[in-house]
Amino acid sequence: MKKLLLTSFEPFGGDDENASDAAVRQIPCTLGEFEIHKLTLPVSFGRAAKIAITEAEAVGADVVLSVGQAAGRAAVTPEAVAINLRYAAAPDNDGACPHDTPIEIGGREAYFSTLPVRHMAEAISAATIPAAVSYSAGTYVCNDVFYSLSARFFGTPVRVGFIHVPSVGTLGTAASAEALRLAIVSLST
Ligand code: PCA
Repeated sequence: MKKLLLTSFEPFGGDDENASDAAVRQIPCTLGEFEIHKLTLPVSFGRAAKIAITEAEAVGADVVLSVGQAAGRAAVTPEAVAINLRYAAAPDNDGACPHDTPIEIGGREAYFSTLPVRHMAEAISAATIPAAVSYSAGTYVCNDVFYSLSARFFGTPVRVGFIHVPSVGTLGTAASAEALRLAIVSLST
């Protein structure tokens, strides 16, 4: 079977739960053509990305799909692009609060997702769960992880993508988990 590393995040910003982690917990260990490896990441600039890259290499992942919570959004949003920029309105869980610094000095400005974002969004919408392609993963730790994974695996056969899910109060865990399931299954269709 192919291997898919599915990452989520620990809580941040004073919350006691992260919708991404709650949803990922509901995903089975095999799905479609994939053996699923799960990993919860710290909400920490740089550190989360390093942990994700190390695990993707150790697992020999064919696909790395990272999931985070976007509290202000009402839809599940596959992210089209990661940008080389850090800006935090509030400190991460290690106290870092970068203001307009690059993730990788001299790195590319941006990377496109190498997962089929529109196909994933359509597969989720078809099940009447709100979904849309997003063209900004923000400038916080989610974008950081997405950018660094994209940079590491650029030009390799390893495909990298990111999905933001709404907070639990906006879209329940069962719906977010079903959206992730549909997105992963859609990678084989
Ligand atoms: N969301 C944050 C970081 C962790 C998470 O779940 C973000 O959108 O950057």
